[in-house]
Amino acid sequence: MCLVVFPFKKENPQVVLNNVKIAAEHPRVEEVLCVGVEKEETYRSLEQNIPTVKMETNTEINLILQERLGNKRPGKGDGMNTALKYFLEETDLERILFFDSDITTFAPHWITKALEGADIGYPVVRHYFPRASTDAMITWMITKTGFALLWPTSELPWIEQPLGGELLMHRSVVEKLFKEEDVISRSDWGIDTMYTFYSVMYGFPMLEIYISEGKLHKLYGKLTDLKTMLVECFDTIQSLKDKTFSLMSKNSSMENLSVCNGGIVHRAEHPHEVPADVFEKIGFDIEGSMTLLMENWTSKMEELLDLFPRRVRDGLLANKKGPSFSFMDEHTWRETYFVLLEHFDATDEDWQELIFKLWTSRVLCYTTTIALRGYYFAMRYLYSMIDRYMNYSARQIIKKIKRAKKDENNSST
Ligand SMILES: Nc1nc2c(ncn2[C@@H]2O[C@H](COP(=O)(O)OP(=O)(O)O)[C@@H](O)[C@H]2O)c(=O)[nH]1
Ligand SMILES: [Mg+2]
Repeated sequence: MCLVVFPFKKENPQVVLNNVKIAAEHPRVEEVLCVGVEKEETYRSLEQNIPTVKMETNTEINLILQERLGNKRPGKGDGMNTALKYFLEETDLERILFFDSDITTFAPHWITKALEGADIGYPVVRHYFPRASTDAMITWMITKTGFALLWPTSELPWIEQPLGGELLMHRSVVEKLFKEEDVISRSDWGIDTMYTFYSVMYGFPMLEIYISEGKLHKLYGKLTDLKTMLVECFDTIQSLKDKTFSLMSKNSSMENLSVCNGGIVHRAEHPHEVPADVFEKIGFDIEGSMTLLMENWTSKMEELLDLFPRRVRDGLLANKKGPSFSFMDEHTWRETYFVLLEHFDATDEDWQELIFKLWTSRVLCYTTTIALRGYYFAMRYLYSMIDRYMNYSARQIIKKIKRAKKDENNSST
């Protein structure tokens, strides 16, 4: 039996309640837990309506407020970690499932399918969904790119949607994660990255299940809405950058490659259908985003740009006169990413605006040169872009190992 959790902030209470009801009606769900931020409108509405759903479904449903467990911005991370704590301390259930509360396409088989994955032995089951080619730009350009560049021989870059909030974890996984300081302190949007990273780090087998009808939920307009998320997701990757869990750096023997490099058992269900609207949807407001590149420049940002290759600095600064983003191709973004890993300061407002502009230029460059050519072309491109990043970084690592070995041999003779 399992616990189903819905973290929520300010959402349409009808949508949340409907999802709670779907979960509570599920025969394999023992308890539903809603974790809110404060006693605002959504919370009050749930408080009022939950007793009826409880009676109708005869299932335990609890509503709690998140605790302050972490030390970053109090956000979704505190919400999810509060649920982990509740799961460990207040229940003896075997599995916990998380679902975003703003989903309007949620259905019972999302739960069934995940539980069936767990039944056949996967301690981590993640849902993944068809996405428009211009959606998920933090996932592709920040998280998957970072995973590929930093841990190219691990399983991380192969995970379809590492930021997805829909997942199942076995109690043994939660016990590990809840002891991890990086996880508990991550109270903000970085939490999904941490769960993904540490579940791979600990070597838990993972199944990804494909939900073909897709995840319809509250949408963003301008890219600015994503700024906080972008900053926190990048900050999380940056905070992990020195973790040596690539086998190559820990243990340079090629034979062990699949044992200690995070090369876990990881299976992803084949993505069958793609719904029609996914082909047609534009993920964000293109014109509005171009304007964003031109606004909010400070002299400190201009100085910071000196840290980057010249073509990045000149290309981005050109926005003070008119839109400029075609310079930010795949290769340039890789170089930019490495500079960011070294120098970015998530607590500094100028850095926040700068990374946002750099990423926006990457997204616009990709949208106007690649996504423009159609869904299948764009998806093929995104996957192969990650392959190229992995290959590049893996080669760099191998070179380093070979050089180190050579030096070792030289010094011993
Ligand atoms: N408990 C809690 N839930 C949050 C917080 N921020 C967001 N959520 C919920 O987390 C889920 C994902 O957030 P959402 O804004 O939809 O992000 P997106 O789907 O990635 O665009 C939704 O159910 C939100 O209501 C928070 O600070 N605390
Ligand atoms: Mg959402």
